[in-house]
Amino acid sequence: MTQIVALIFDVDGTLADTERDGHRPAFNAAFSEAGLDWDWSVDLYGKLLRITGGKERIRYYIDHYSPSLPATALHNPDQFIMGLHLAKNRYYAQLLAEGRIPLRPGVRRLLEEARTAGLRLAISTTTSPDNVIALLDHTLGSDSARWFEVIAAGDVVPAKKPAPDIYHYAMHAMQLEPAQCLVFEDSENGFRSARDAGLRTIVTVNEYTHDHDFSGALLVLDHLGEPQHSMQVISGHAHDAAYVDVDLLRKLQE
Ligand code: XBP
Ligand code: MG
Repeated sequence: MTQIVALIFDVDGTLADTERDGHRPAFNAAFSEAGLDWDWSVDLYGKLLRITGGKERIRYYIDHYSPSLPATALHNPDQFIMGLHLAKNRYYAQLLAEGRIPLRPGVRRLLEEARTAGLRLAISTTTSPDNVIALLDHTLGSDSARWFEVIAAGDVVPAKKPAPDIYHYAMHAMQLEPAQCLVFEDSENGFRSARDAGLRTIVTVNEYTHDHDFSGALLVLDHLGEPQHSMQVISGHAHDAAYVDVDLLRKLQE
C-alpha cells in the first residue's frame, strides 16, 4: 500500500467552527453597515451553506429570497456584492483578532504531530487566502501559515467545491497522487470535492453538517478528539482509537 505523504485540510467548519460564529455574524454586520435589513439567522445560514463561496452565497440569496435591494444593487449587482463581501471579510478578520473563533478539538495536536512525523501539509478551501492566513495567525500563531506547503484557496480555480478542482490544484502543486494524501473535511460539498478528485477523507461533522451524506468516507467523527476528550465514531473503523493521531492515520492506510 502507498505510504501517506501529505494531509490536506479544509478550513471552514474543519479547522474551526467559522461558519456559525464567524462568517455568519460578519455577513450580518456587513448588511447592517450597508443599511440593509437582511438577517441571516443560524437556521437560514445552514440552508445558504449549500452554496459555497461568500459572494456566490449573497448572489443566491438575492436571486432566491427576494430581499429588499437599494438602487445601486440593481445598477451594478457585481460591485454591490463585492462591496458587501469585502465588508464581511473586514468584520470576520476583526472577530478572529478578538480570539472569538478557536480551533476545533484535536486540530492543533494533529497538525503538530504530523509536522514532527514529517508529513507534508496543505490547505484546500473555498474561502480566500487572506481569511485562511488570518485564522491560522490568530489560532496556531503568527507564521503558522508556513506549516502548509500549499494554501489552495478561493478564486484560484474557476469552479468551487463540490467541484474537485481545488483538490486537483493542491495535489498538482505538491506533485502528489491521491493515494499519497488524506483529506480532512466537514461538509458534503467538501467531501464530494475530495472524493471526485480520487482522495480519501476523514470527516469531522458539525452542527450544520451532521446529517449530510458522507457515504464512502474513510471515517466520520464528531471531532478529531484529544487524549482527555475522546472522539465519537459515527461511521468507519477507527481501530478503537480515542483520538486521531499519525499512528491511526497509518493504520487506516494499511
Ligand atoms: C466554506 C465556504 C466559504 C465560507 C465563507 O469553504 O463555503 O464560502 O462560508 O468564505 P471551505 P468566503 O469549507 O471549503 O473552507 O466568504 O471567503 O467565500
Ligand atoms: Mg468546510
